[in-house]
Amino acid sequence: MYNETKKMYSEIGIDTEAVIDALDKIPISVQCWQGDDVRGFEKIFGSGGGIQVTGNHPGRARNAEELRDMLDAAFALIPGAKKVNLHAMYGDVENVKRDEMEPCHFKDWVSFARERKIGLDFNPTMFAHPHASDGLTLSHPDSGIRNFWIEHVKRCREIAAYFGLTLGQLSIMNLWIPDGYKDTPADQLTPRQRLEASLNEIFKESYKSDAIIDSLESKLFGIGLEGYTVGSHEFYMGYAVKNNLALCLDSGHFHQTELVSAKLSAISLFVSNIVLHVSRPMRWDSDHVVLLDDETISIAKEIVRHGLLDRVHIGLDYFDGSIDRVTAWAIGARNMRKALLIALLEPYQALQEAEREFDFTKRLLVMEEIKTLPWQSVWDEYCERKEVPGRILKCK
Ligand code: RNT
Ligand code: ZN
Repeated sequence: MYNETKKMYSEIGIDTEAVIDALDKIPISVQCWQGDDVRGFEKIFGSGGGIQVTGNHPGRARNAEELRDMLDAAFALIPGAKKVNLHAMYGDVENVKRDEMEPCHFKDWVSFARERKIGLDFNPTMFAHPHASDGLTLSHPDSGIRNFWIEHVKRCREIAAYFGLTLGQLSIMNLWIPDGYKDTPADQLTPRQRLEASLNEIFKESYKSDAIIDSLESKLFGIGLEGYTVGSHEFYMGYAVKNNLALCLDSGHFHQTELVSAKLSAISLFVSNIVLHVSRPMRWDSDHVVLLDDETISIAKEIVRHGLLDRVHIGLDYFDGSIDRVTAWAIGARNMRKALLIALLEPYQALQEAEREFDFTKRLLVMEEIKTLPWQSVWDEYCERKEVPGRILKCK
């Protein structure tokens, strides 16, 4: 079957062997927080953040060992390069305050990553804490609270740099804050000025760029924070461009008809690095498991068509507590990689050439016809070589 498929693709100018090689190297950062419903391992449990996990499927990880075992089980089903995306609250931090966290609290994760030859990404945890209960963190009017969070993020950058340096793989340090108001604000400017000042303080120190990339994640709204979000898309886009930082686009953080895939080309002209939180919003920022749907495929195509694989860092961001959590990881991560495979198998140069020549008939014809070429047979071949099941079917 694969040999026939290989021939079929070579007739449209695609070398499936080169595609398999390229596909295998693209890292997908797997979000640790799918394994325990975004709870973490701290003793304190505060409010704030508006992140909603629903479902009571049994098997939530209760500690780091369980979480790592579950990740291993998921990784056995996910072919190709992987990273683990950690949050500060997942360290050995039961009795450690957020503004006192250090690299040593993450050494077990580093051993885990080193043994598996994978990288680690990182996120400060700016929610589920008494200092986040007003709905404001880095933009809080109280300088004591702001400084607490500034110190937390600074320490997180240090931890990410430690990951990058010890593992020899880039660590993405992504900052998302929940800051906003439930209702219509009287002053949209001052909180943004305070956030800007906090960020200036946080990013004063620069790290070796091959160890860490700092990225900023915007959001449209949160539960209980419907009226106003301090860290909006425009705010972070401006800040990232001005300060040469990376921009994180979460596919659940925009208006429902707005597509991240449509933003990539434009943003790629103005920032060096883009971080993706591939997710699936259903009616709102619901963080459902990533499907092999049009938008996931479009995201992959935009990355591949414009040669952005080195500058777009793909991560997943969903959390579903209503289904088996390991299978949730496997479904979403496999779908992301399948989308990348479909994108790599597209004869995009020929399509772009047809477009340049205003041959829109050819463009449409080829785009439609390739949809039914047997990309699954390349997937099966790839999985077989990686000793990962090509299909996980449980119908009986
Ligand atoms: C929240 C953001 C953020 C979180 C994780 C847990 O809306 O998407 O990325 O999901 O940090
Ligand atoms: Zn996100």
